[in-house]
Amino acid sequence: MKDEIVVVGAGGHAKVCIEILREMGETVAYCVGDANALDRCVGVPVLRGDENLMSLYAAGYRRVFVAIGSNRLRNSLATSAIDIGYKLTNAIHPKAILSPTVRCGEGVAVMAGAVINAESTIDSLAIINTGATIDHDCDIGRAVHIAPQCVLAGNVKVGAFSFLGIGSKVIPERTIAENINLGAGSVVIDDLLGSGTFVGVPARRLNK
Ligand code: JB2
Repeated sequence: MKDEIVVVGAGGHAKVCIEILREMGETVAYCVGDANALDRCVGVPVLRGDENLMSLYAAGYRRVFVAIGSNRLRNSLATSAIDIGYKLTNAIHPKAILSPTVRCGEGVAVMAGAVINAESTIDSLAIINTGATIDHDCDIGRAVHIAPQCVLAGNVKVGAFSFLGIGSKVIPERTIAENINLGAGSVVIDDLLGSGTFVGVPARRLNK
């Protein structure tokens, strides 16, 4: 069995995640991108086509990190990798601050400067991007993306597949449902329920 990691994706998000994995002391052997992927991603050779996941598994690779920004695609590619037999690894930057009481799933990315406080839960495949802060007792769902510089106060819940745009803020004890897109710089002061796009200060539904 090989200990090196296979990264799925070979774009901007993969660049950041590969460098986090290197900071953690890991080695990334290959990226697997789509037909349009470039030959290399921050020095890592790129294979084109998801069929390569099968052949890399046959060659002894067992650890995968899915580095794709799209929440839905990240989830579906992770499911395919797990079905093959891979184990999802986490990419948590050494300069992120996670309370020892944080519970973290698998395939999670936490970028530099992020802070996650006491007894928060980060479900599998979530992205906590650069400099985002998540206070105590928050519950971040599967394949959520909290973009750079977001600020979540205590006891905030974010449902699966939701995306909180860059610099958005959420006051304490609010719930953001599944499949919500929140525009950059928005401020959430009410629960956001039902799927859809919300923007502004305070955040309001963009279209019914
Ligand atoms: O079906 C696929 C597939 N579709 C796209 N299978 C595999 N294995 N790879 C796929 N890709 C790959 O996703 C492409 O080959 C490409 O390498 C990557 C998309 O790259 P892009 O730079 O467009 O997006 P990203 O997902 O890496 O980054 C986005 O999300 C980040 C969180 C960007 O918006 C970034 O700016 C953002 N920071």
